[in-house]
Amino acid sequence: MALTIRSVRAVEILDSRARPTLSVSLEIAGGAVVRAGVPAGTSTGAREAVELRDGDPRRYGGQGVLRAVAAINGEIDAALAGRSFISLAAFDDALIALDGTPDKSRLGANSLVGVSIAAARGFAAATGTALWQAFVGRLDFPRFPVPHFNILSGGVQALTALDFQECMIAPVGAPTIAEAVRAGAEIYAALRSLLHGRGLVAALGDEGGFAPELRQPEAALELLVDAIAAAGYHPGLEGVAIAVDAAATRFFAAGTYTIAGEPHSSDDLIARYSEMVGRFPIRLIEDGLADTDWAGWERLTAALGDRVELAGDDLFCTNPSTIALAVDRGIANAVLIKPNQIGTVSETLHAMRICRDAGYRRFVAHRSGETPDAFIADLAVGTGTGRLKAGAPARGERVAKYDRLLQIAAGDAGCGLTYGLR
Ligand code: 2PG
Ligand code: MG
Repeated sequence: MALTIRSVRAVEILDSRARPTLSVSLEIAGGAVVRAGVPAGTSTGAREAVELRDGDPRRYGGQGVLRAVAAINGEIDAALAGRSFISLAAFDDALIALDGTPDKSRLGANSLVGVSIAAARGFAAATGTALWQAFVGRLDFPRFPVPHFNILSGGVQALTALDFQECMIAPVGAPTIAEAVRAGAEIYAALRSLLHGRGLVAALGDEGGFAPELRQPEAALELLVDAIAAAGYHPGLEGVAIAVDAAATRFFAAGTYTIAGEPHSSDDLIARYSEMVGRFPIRLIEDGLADTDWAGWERLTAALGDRVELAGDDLFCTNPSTIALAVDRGIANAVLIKPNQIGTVSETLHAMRICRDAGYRRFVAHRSGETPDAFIADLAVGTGTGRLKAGAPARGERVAKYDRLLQIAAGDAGCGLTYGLR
């Protein structure tokens, strides 16, 4: 069914980090209005599509998005209003052509992704289906993903000395999505009590995970195992497993990884991961090495690729060409999927297809800067990725994604879907 656009509008709003972002609304034929809130990263990858920010130091430290608002209300609206599109792919192609740059820098990836997500909602609304159903048939059979809750934060998302960015729990063995969300929330509460009991100050990171003063990653993982057990769950690959986003690009310089002040070569770090995998129920390591250390990634994949999921985030930036290059070299076996890293929903689906065809797992993810927009929950369910991370089971912008999964499960069409990894 074709989608006819009446108008495209944007306003500058705040994201969850108190930084400006975009709220986009599309009025479609019939008068319905569909919206999107645009996410943004803090630890962004070098190959990400480029956001349009004002760079005016007098407003929000240069982070304002009034130029992006002007691009949407002006050029993008003028190009799209009154036109009909037969598919989201045709719509996104028009956006990409209008921008005309390989990295979306002219109109901004933030502008494009907001308009594209709103259009995805527009197509679903025009056909009278739920958003997740609009993705059915495009990739794998739909299912509820295992939520990966970031309950202990470090790196650039926290102000502590812990170098690893995210320590996550994944209730792999939960029977349903509702039970998985419950496990996440109960373990989060258990970790809070545990930190309090041990006298560890628990500030929060940007994604709602606790940010205690720790230095060694193993100390963080021990806390996770203790919290899982304290909440009455089984820490294990079949119960509640652990996942880590090391975000290693951030502690890599001049060929050396520095963790808690200690220098590591790629091989030292690979050996440390092997030891961690033997000691803790780790099912996934994200950005275990830096985005420029492809030789290290080859050895990491050879060493651990048959035991854990090795996911690339900064490494791939949801970019189909970069993923294809890595597949050729046998690097990693899973890919973070973030629509704003590439700039449109259609290109995101394309990246996912390349992963599927190569046998790489897909891990749909939020950004550290979020709004209550829960698009990624629908995307993960409809494309059947089996994996989603959206931060802690706390703070409105994070909980919105998990709550959306619960709402889908409670809906007529959603209650027949199964839960779990694929
Ligand atoms: C990541 C993300 C989200 P950011 O590294 O995976 O958790 O962080 O959005 O800051 O890039
Ligand atoms: Mg990451």
